[in-house]
Amino acid sequence: MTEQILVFVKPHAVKDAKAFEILGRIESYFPIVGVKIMEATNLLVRAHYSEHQDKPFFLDLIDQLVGQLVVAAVFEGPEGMIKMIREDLVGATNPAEAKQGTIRHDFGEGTPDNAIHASDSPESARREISFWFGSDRLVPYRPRVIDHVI
Ligand code: 3AN
Repeated sequence: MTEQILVFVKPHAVKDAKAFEILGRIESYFPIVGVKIMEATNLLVRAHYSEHQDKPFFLDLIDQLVGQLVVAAVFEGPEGMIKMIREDLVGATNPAEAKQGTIRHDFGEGTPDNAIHASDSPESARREISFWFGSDRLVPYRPRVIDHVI
């Protein structure tokens, strides 16, 4: 069984030219099977964060994204990948509480500007990939094997 995860680099980190440095940290562990730079639309962002619509920070969260550039990506890997990415690479929601060496510790500025979104379960990932990538074709996953040098 493999898992996929949807991540997007948040606008403040894209503006700071950190998008591919951030994605590169994940790519050094798992293959990337889709990536795009795009403007986040109101509809997409509201659908993506619909579970937070009653939270006091919802409007801040939406405002920070709508009309801004984000870099969205999908990674694929073995079962357990999502947990590993969120716990070991992404870090706690609040950058001030994120462990040293995690993406949110190193690139986050606060909430909601915490550098990256990463799906929290295979079910969320499926839902979020359908929002962000729609019918775009993802590249088929192949386990990474470097067996020769050209
Ligand atoms: P995570 O992204 O770590 O799964 P969630 O799902 O609890 O965290 O929160 C979704 C997003 O909402 C976070 N990435 C963050 O940008 C924002 N957020 C969470 N808590 C707050 C808060 N107290 N104030 C402002 N924004 C917040």
